[in-house]
Amino acid sequence: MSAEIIDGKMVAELLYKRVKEDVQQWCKKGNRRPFLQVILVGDEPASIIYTGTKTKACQQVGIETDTMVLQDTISENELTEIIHSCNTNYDIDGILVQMPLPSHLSKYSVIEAIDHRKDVDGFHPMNVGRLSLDQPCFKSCTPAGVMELLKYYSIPVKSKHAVVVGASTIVGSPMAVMLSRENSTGKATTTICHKYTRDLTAHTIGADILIVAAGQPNLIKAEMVKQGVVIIDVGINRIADETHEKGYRLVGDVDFESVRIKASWITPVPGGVGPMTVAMLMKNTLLAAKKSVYPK
Ligand code: BQF
Repeated sequence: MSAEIIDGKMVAELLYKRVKEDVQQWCKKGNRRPFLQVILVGDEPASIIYTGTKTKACQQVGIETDTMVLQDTISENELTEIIHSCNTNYDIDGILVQMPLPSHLSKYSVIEAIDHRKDVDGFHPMNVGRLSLDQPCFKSCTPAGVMELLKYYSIPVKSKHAVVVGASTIVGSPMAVMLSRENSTGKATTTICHKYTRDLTAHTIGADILIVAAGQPNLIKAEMVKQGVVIIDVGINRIADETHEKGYRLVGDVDFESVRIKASWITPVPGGVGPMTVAMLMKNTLLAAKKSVYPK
């Protein structure tokens, strides 16, 4: 037996189609196109790729976008000033500061500078807080994309034991909140594991749903999971590989080939959670435009 593949690329394409139609409807009513302002600080190759992917996604669904490229020597004050001017710019619906930031900039100070009503990444304390309270908010795109995948494939979550490996503020922590909240897709008994967890296998072996967002290739092996587990691999790791045109390939945090034999469902890398992250960003940007409190 081998697991069914969760096709994130396909589900993301379906979402794109839906958002594109919604954008058309929205514009037909006389509204201007939604606008996403992307801010890229420095020239980290991965960040350049991610902002490029997001620009292409915007073009696909009819959302306007611009990427502001800033030198990595910029001060926190200068960056905050730029964000403030985006906050008050009526033409901008969503603001996204590409992560990771150069190390001299505090991620949290920069995120807090964004107007929470334009925080389409869902990283602002207002949105994180509202998520915890089960109130409407912008939801962090990666965990929201995972919930969307579980829903699409009708994978039951209620009363299951979900184990999240990795406690980052952007993925692991909101993921655990979404799985455990008492809303339509949540209601799982949820365990969070992290680098201080003593016996990782003792936790992962009991998981009905295992979400891995640790950033460590091959962390999860077949002997660490039970038969029939649902595996969601959030890891995006670049491994040097001369046989690939770019000189590297992407792998997740899960030893895919060994684990797939035991799992009932599994996400591949690439083509699993990654495309959903970008699709959820499109959904959030349209939502930001629709909720815009500013005059047209
Ligand atoms: C795919 C990200 C770590 C740190 C900062 C499609 C993406 C990735 C993979 C993508 C990610 C990861 C993004 C695939 C955005 C997801 O086919 O598997 C899309 O563009 N992502 C980011 O903006 O910042 C990150 C991971």
